[in-house]
Amino acid sequence: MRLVAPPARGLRRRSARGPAGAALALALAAGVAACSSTAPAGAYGPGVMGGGSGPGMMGGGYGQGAGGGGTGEAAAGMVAPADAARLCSAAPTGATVDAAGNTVTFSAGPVRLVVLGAPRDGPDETFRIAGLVNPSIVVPAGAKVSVELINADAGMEHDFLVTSATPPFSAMIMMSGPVAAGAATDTLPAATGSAMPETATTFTAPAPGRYTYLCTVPGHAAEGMYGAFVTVGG
Ligand SMILES: [Cu+2]
Repeated sequence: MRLVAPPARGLRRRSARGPAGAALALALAAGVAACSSTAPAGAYGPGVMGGGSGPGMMGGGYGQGAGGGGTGEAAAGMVAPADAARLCSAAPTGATVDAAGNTVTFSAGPVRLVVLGAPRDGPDETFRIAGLVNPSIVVPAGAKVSVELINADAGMEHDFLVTSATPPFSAMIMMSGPVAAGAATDTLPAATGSAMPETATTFTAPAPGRYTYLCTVPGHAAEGMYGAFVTVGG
């Protein structure tokens, strides 16, 4: 994971995309059109992170390989846009989705989250979880938390980190590391073609408190790519 990157890249605006990028973005937007904040939740059953969840999940075959290299970008697999749309609009197993309160609450572990990075039908530089934009995530302290990140953005790399830092965020450099080992994903390259890069990580929810999940790509958290990560009990 890269915590410090050339500012110019992170600050690049969507309007800087060329015609090819715009066309690709439109194609991807069509694929994720069902993944809106008003989409019905709960249409997808258990086993989101497990086997049998459809093509492309954790399937490997992505050239850069998992684990991160010198580039700071890595994907464990690729996901078709239609699958990403279904996954990111579904209520996670065992979770209560409060759309009005923009909160996803897990009363018990394990916690399994599918996180979509910046789908085109949503606000720029936001996460989509359980059909909500940047929802607060509430989990039991000590719970095992699995996060699957899918980058739906054809124009930008994204990642996912849970940190003790709180807003507002600097546009330049994110200084805080993860709250627990594994509470950060590799940085995913932008979506290309008809597939979206995907990676996953697992960590133990930290002591009761209020934390933040965010994207560490410079400028993104400052533009709103973050949400509350709250641990309770324990
Ligand atoms: Cu980002």
